[in-house]
Amino acid sequence: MPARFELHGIAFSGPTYKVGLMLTLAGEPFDYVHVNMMAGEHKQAAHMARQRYGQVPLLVDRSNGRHLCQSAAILEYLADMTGRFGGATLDERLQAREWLYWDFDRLASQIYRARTIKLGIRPAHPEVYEAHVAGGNAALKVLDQHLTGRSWVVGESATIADIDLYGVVAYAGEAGIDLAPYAQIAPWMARVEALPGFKGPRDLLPMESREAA
Ligand SMILES: N[C@@H](CCC(=O)N[C@@H](CS)C(=O)NCC(=O)O)C(=O)O
Repeated sequence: MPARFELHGIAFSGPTYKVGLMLTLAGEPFDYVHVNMMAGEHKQAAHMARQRYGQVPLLVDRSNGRHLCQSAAILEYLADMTGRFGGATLDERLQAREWLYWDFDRLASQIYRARTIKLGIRPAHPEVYEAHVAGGNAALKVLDQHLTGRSWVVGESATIADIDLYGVVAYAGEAGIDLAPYAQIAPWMARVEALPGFKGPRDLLPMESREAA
């Protein structure tokens, strides 16, 4: 039987990794479809018919034909569908959602952009890069302070907030941002990495399409 979920993305994409990480931690096998962004596949009609923003990731739920965009919205959907990582209470769910919004406002926007500049994917002036690094550090400080005395971002167990934020912080090194000043972040990352089914970005997303095992 084909896998329920089909994830479209590209291996270097942090938002695609977040969705893949959620699927693997939830124990959901998924078919992976490599989108050749270098060839502009993400802007072609076939992709845009299902991903209105012309981006990756795109998640297809074959059980009901839904096409889902925006990694944070996809994480919420998967939490609903799988009953995993959604938070133990309504308050936890709402707090997790706050962190998802905060992430793309303050953390991902800085770390992902610093990374694309550092890797030469999107060249920019050094002062633009430094501004993203400064913004990323400011956000990491907020996260680090929040994690003081806590194991998880929300509640007493891992939620989509941890998965979402991990899927950004994991790229800090490639962005040229040192995590050493943030005492709480390394132990929190180790807790995420110890979750059953965890895979890092390089192990999770191949450079070519792959059917679920
Ligand atoms: N907020 C979106 C961001 C997705 C995003 O920026 N994807 C990049 C690849 S990492 C992309 O598709 N870029 C091409 C474009 O925006 O045209 C999400 O979380 O899904």
